[in-house]
Amino acid sequence: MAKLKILEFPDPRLRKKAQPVEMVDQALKQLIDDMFETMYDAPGIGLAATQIDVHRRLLVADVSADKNEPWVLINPVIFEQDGVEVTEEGCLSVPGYYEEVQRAEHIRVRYLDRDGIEVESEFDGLLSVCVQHEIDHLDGKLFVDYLSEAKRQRIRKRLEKERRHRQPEPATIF
Ligand code: GNR
Ligand code: NI
Repeated sequence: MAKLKILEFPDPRLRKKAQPVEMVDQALKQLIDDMFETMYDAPGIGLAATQIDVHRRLLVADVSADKNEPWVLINPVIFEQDGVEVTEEGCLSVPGYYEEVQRAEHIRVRYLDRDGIEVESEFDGLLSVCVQHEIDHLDGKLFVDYLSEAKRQRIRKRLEKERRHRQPEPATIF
């Protein structure tokens, strides 16, 4: 098992569009395990492969209180949605910021499960919001994209400033 580094806004790698997973093999299962370890450790309720710099259409989630309801969605496609729901969202790639985002209330999703079996599931509540948030990541989209340009720039500037203090650039030799 390994804990992976999570990319942070405004890292341009978070803007890459993930490509479909072609094979559900042992290497992918290892990656899934590492993503769960990373997500639970963070802690977060979801994690998209994009956030760990793997540009494949894969996400994990667990919104349960006891952290014992793991979901794995490979190549997810939302094929039905209805209703409207506003939730205060956060993101491990935008640490410390929480803003209201409007999304579909119910979604139906077709995807491959951990065993590579094609299944359909219906999601609502927080899990629906989380799955939509993660699929956005796979398309290079972040929750801050739903905010005003001014708000997004303010968050970006504050995160950049904070990061400069956290990990100063290595001093230039010569
Ligand atoms: O941990 C997370 N919490 C959360 C809360 C409201 C809406 C979405 C989320 S997902 C987030 C983890 C994350 O960044 N996943 O990409
Ligand atoms: Ni996120």
